[in-house]
Amino acid sequence: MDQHAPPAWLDRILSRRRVLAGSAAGLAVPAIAGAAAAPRGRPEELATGALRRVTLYAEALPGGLFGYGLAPGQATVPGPVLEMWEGDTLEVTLVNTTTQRLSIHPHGVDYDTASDGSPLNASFNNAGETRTYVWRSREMVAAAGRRYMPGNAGYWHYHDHAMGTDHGTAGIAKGLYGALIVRRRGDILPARQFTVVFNDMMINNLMAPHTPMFEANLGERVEWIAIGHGNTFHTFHLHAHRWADNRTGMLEGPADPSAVIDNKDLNPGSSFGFQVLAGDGVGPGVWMYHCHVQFHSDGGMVGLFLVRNADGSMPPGAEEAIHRFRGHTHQHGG
Ligand SMILES: [Cu+2]
Repeated sequence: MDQHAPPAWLDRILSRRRVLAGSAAGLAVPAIAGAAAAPRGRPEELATGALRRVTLYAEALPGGLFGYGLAPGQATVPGPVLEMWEGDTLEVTLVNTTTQRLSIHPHGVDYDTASDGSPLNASFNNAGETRTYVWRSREMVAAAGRRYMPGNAGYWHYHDHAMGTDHGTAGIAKGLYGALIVRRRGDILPARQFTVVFNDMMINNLMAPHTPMFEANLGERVEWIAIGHGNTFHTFHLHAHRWADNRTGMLEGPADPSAVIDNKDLNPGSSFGFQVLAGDGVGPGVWMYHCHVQFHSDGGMVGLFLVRNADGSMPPGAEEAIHRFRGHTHQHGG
């Protein structure tokens, strides 16, 4: 068995649906087309927080993997991007279609112990069980001393916390993870989103040359969500693009003191996100993203970011570069 060969469900990643947490007041959340289309159905930016609901299905996938999906038979690794506006509440009903105990545990939002997703708090789905988890968020508020209490806005993530061990070690290892974005009102929305999970020596549980190739047209606003899992440290590097090391990746003015970087630690449990304009200042082409720990990149922790011409056509040299990548063995001297 080659668990790193492209599985059949990988195709679905390219048309991956994500949850943009649709309608307020408990209507079903519409799933929308993912990477290849501009976002539709994103939650309305309401003045006050809204209650939204989404149903996720945890499923077994070929190769011993597991995934979360927005409909039966639609699970992917990573799971769908879940989004909420700061101040919103998201009710996540998780349907466990597997024969194993599992859960969903979020980072960055507020929740009661009953929604912790941990066996410690008896908060998980037994095999075949359905359970609803409630994730809340709030906006920043002024506090004494001209200080502010933070809200929940950020690039976060969710993952299993119950399969295999009380920490969900088996679930995380086998693909039960995804991105969670809490946006602040007024944030700029991207045209495309890419979730990159460094999980042990793999990216999205794949190794080069089977890692995802993300695509955008020159100048499109793309959002990267980077998540770390597993048992080793990583550094995320993106070629030819850079971002501000703050909440959004964009400078908020000429005096914004945020460092501008193109490489950032991505250790287990951590996450960050940023937006860039594809190919801005450098042009179209095939650019690498990879772990910058050398034996990790040599070992296959690398993927491609294809920036097409603005009209969607392939830039010169791109096909050749992709061919080179796919023939690359990623062994020492290879
Ligand atoms: Cu690494």
